[in-house]
Amino acid sequence: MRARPLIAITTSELRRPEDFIARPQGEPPKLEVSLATLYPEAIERAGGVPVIIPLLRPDTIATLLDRVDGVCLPGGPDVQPSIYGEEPHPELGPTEPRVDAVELALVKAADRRRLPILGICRGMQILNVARGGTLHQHLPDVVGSRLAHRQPQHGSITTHRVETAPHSRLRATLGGPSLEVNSFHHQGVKTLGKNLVATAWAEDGAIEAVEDQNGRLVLGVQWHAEGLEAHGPLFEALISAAAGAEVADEPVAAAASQREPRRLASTRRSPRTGRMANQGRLAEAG
Ligand SMILES: [Mn+2]
Repeated sequence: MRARPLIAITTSELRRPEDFIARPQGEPPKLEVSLATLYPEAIERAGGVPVIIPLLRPDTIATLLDRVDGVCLPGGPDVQPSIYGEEPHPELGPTEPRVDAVELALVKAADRRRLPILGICRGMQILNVARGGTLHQHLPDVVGSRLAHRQPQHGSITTHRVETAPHSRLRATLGGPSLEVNSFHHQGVKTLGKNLVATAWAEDGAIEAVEDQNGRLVLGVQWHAEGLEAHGPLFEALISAAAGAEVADEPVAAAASQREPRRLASTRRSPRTGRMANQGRLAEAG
């Protein structure tokens, strides 16, 4: 049991020299790894020690993961569609092959070690792809544009609602059958990766959260939880799991029912991408 677990967090974005405005007294522009300060702040606030990791070779990633207790995957650019066997969509945004390679290796190494994982936005998507799942490259093609998944408002402001699955870790962690979230994505989960189940959906059917069905804390949320004070418990759950506070093989349903005994609110059924085919052990609870 570790009092202050170490949480590896990747730098999902790269800044190129041409992205910078050179200042007379400043450093000359160069390629840099980048991470919003909100992520390490959220990890630290939840009791963890963030370990910010740059672009590393796979063998270095493996060595690193032998010494950390959990993994956080932040937001960032689109995942290269070739990884899941698709041609680029015309609306595909910038991609970063080097970042993709690091994060795919990181997820696989974390899975081998059964480390807890929290994925945010792109982090949820790369988690899904690393497990063999696929993405919608441009969500408006699939769910329309009535609901804006790329909000113009600041990240501290919530703009749409998601329904959460009963007995999910997500609902046990944040409570209630629905959550107000922010939204800064144009891609989304299409088919679920191995052992992942969807546990939150937007009104338009877009998958907004995934988690591992075998009980280990592997949780991805499509919104930017690091920017929402009310979602701090997601980071606390990561830290708690990383500290070894939970039984590794405890099933999701058992864990959820212990922590959240209250009755399930009835939820309106809506078309939910992939839910019936993939919901696994949560299927009876919808
Ligand atoms: Mn959204």
